[in-house]
Amino acid sequence: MIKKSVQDYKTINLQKNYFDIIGDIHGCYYELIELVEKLGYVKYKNAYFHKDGRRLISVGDIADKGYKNIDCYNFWINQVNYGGGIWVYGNHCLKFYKYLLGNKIKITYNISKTVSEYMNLPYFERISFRDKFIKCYEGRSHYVILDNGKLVVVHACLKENDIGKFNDAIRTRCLFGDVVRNFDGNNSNKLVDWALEYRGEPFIVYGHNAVLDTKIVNNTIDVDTGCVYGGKLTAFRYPEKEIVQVKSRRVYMEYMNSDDIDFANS
Ligand SMILES: [Mn+2]
Repeated sequence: MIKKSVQDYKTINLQKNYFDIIGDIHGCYYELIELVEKLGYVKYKNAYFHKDGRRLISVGDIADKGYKNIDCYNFWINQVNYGGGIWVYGNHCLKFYKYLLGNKIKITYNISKTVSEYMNLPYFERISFRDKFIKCYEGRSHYVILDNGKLVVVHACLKENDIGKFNDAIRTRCLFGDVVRNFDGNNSNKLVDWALEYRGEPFIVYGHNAVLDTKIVNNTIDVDTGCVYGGKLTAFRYPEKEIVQVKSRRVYMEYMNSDDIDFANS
């Protein structure tokens, strides 16, 4: 069982509301650093800072699938602890959290690279990383409401009526999207494109579902552009609504969904 130490959602009101919201990273550390520097952030001690007081936000799914998973987690733990960064839960982050708590999880191919990187850390470093991760994770939340309700960041999905609320169904949507069972007989679940039906006023930035390129749909934008599949790592600048991207350095994992998108040639 997961302890009830995780947060539902947070409302964060800051004086300056300038954000760079980064899509699913999945262990693409080099692309992450390249993107952060391209956005104008400079490293000072443990974290990255922007001269205009901008803040970095992760939509979650920081690790798994790529090859520098622990580095990516360390980046965000430091960014949250020292650099005013914000991180919302992704389904992959949750699985690793459960693993670190000692819960029985299925070590699938996706998470196996993160687990082996973790197990290969020197003993003291591993203990210290585990404690840092758990503490940081438990202080994060499933979604955040920013800029006096004008901006929402979530990993996978948040419907208009979910904003400012929380329950099990909303939790599932935040982490996994609007999933319906696929009755075509192929036993897989189907993701509903919830953004097409979104009519809310708050602008929602999310990831989880890899797309070839970003597009604003009804006050929402999906910023997961499949970096780990050879696509791009995307940042959405708020309030400018500009896109900044870096190209993936290689195909770290083959994209195997049925829609067969060619990320490497995007
Ligand atoms: Mn995800």
